[in-house]
Amino acid sequence: MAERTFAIIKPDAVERGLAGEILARIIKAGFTVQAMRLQHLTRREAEGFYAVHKERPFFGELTEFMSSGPCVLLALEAPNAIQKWRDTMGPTDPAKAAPGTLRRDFGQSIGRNATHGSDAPDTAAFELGYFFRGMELV
Ligand code: FUP
Repeated sequence: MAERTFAIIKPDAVERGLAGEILARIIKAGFTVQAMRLQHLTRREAEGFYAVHKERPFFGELTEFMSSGPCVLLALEAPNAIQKWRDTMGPTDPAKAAPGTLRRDFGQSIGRNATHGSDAPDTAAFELGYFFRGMELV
């Protein structure tokens, strides 16, 4: 059964001209792009998105980076989309990611790691709803 997940092509990847290549990988991997938008997040919008991390030491750096330039926001659909997208990205730290994963191939550091993906059904629901209106997700 098809599932939806929320993905971001982060400012580091957009700035380096990698959005097209990452989108091509997304399509090749078998995802359907259900909604997509280029958006430069405000600091406050980034803080709201990452609110679960607000007590973590990297919160300031993370939200500053995520609001430093435009992102590509995506709703992706596929069977088992949440896990499939996590596997396509690889782990948070590009240095620990396998060759062929997006974070290994395009990430530069644990912070500047090219892409985001929801990690569970409840976070996917929150994140999709944070950025997309119901009408965009029918
Ligand atoms: P992930 O779900 O793989 O995006 O990873 P986390 O939810 O653990 O972290 C969210 C974001 O915080 C990461 F994408 C990058 C950033 N981060 C750091 O900058 N430093 C860390 O030590 C951990 C995460």
